[in-house]
Amino acid sequence: MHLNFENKTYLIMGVANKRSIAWGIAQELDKAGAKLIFSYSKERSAKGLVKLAADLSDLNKEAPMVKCDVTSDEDITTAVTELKEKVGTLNGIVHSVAFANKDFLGDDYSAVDRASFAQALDISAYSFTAIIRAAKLADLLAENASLLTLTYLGGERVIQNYNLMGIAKAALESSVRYLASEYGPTGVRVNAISAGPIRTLSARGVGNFSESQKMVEERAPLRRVTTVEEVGTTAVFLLSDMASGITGENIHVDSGYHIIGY
Ligand code: NAP
Ligand code: 1JT
Repeated sequence: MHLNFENKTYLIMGVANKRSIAWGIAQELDKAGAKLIFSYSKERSAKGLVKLAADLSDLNKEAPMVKCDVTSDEDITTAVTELKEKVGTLNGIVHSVAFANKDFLGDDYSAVDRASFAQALDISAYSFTAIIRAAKLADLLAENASLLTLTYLGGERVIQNYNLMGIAKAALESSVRYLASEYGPTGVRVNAISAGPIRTLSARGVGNFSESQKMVEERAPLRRVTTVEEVGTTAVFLLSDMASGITGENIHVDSGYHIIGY
């Protein structure tokens, strides 16, 4: 079996700019010959997306785009309806969406307030389940569709400052397993990639982010930080039929950092 993306279409959620992990995945999927459709939440991201897409292959230069602020049930319903009209079926979804009040990515985790907790879990964890359910109910998912989300080691271990996002990622990672179990009998696969720290818009201005990259350079088996290209190529694998036996999995693309215990 080979990587074959002919006539395969993937929804990419979460391109904010050229540094976004979702954009790295989109570029690799484009190279592999897949057809892409993007969703955005802010109009600013939409404008940037049109410019970014212009650099893709002829197949995706004018890739369709749908608005989907994942905090809105209405947006999710409208997006799924539009996707149905524009592409008919999806062979996969890349969910690369997260948000948390930065006041709670530092200091003591226990300082978190109810509203910030709910918001982080809503956008960063519940949204994956919500979009998948909506897509499935609308009969948008192809047989053997592959669904993918992005997570971070802070969901499994205590990583200084990741705090509230760590709790949200733990919920997301658990959702991956329950969704994989529920949808597996229909052939649909659900997986996560746990990426090492990458300097993106989200990472910018976050407490000790640079320190976390330095730790990776000093301690990870590969002694270097993870690149978006590396996340992109692993995503291509998981989204392809080459990964047909993998579901409910969390693959670490982090230079091996997660195996180190010292
Ligand atoms: P990014 O470029 O800032 O992407 C985050 C995306 O989330 C943005 O496109 C943003 O869109 C979207 N988003 C936020 N709120 C949303 C909402 N209500 N509805 C729809 N979209 C929303 O940062 P990134 O680092 O690539 O993050 C992508 C994923 O990778 C996240 O799940 C993150 O936790 C994960 N991850 C990142 C790292 C890292 O070190 N960078 C490591 C491991 C995992 P708008 O700007 O349009 O709102
Ligand atoms: C969000 C932010 C989600 C930053 C994120 C994120 N997922 C990964 N990062 C980068 C990161 C952040 C910290 C870290 C290591 C990596 C910002 C707010 C929106 C949601 O600590 C070691 C804190």
